Amino acid sequence: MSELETLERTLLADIDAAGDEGSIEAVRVGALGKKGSISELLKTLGTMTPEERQTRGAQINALKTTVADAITARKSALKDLAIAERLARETVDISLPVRSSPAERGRIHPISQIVDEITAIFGDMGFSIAEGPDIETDYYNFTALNFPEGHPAREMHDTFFFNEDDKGERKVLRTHTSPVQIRTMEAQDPPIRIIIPGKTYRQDSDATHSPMFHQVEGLVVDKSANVANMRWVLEEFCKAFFEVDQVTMRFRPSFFPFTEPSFEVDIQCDRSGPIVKFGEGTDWMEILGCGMVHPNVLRSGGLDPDEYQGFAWGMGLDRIAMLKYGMPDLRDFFNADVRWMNHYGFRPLDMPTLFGGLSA
Ligand code: 2U9
Repeated sequence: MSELETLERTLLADIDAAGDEGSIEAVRVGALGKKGSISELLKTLGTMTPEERQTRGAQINALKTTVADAITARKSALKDLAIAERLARETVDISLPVRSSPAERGRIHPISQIVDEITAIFGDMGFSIAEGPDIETDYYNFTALNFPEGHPAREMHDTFFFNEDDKGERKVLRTHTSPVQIRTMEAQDPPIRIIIPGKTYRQDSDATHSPMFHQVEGLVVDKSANVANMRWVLEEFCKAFFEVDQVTMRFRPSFFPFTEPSFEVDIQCDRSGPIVKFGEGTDWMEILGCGMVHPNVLRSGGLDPDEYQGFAWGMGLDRIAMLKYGMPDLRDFFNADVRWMNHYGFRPLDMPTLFGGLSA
């Protein structure tokens, strides 16, 4: 056997015996590296005669190709082997429950859900959302809304007052979101169609009252807004909100300083079972107050009551959330109890829309 054949056999045996990537690389360096056995043989070509070089050169190069090919094949086989071993070792238990992501585990508070639902309904009717500060001046919370100084209606609001500031002024925590309507009328020309969801504050606390609570109010001002338009808007809202095809509503005369005429609105329902059903039954439940904006209030907003008229309404969000979703105690809304949230909260990725369903 020639010297080259012996080398070829030895190298091919070494390649076959290499059990991992490290050992195959060692064989490669030993044969084809700078000082490898085949590289050393190639260096001897320079000292040969041209005839010798022709035959010997071809033989050494053939050996080089054979060995290089064998190394490549062995490397790829070792790689496949390693993957197969890993697959056999790392088994996945597909029966384990999938751990949900934080976005799926979190819950939307029922108040946020109700605000999203109401926004979707009025947004569809062409209303936009307006916002304003929680800390208000006496002017925006009362005077501009036609509560004269010393009027008993101011006391009925159980207002939280701040201490007097440098100018002798006592700011208040807004007792309703109505100041936002005044600010909007000051800032923008009619037609105005806005809803104002937000936090409001009154000194009151029991199972159905919290010192901080939520309201949504609405305002429409243009040249022809009237009671019939108001009635339509509120009926459409109630149908969409309570997710029923028809509702019967009762408008009872009432009094608010900022509207004239004013109404308290009841919705017909069935309270005989464990949950209240709307769109049927013989009971009534009060759900909101409304009226035509008082001329003095339009004037406070910088509008001429001979040119413009408007209607407005207000409702307590917490109460209608309790009504719609059946929570018995308002105070639980603000206790930050995760168990309560898991029970009454909503899935964050199910945004309420009119086409996809509000609370499905
Ligand atoms: C402007 C003009 C008119 C807002 C209105 C009511 C009737 C109302 C109560 C419902 C339950 C408050 O949370 S509650 O206690 N609200 O009955 N709110 S009309 O009228 C406005 C507001 C702003 C400039």
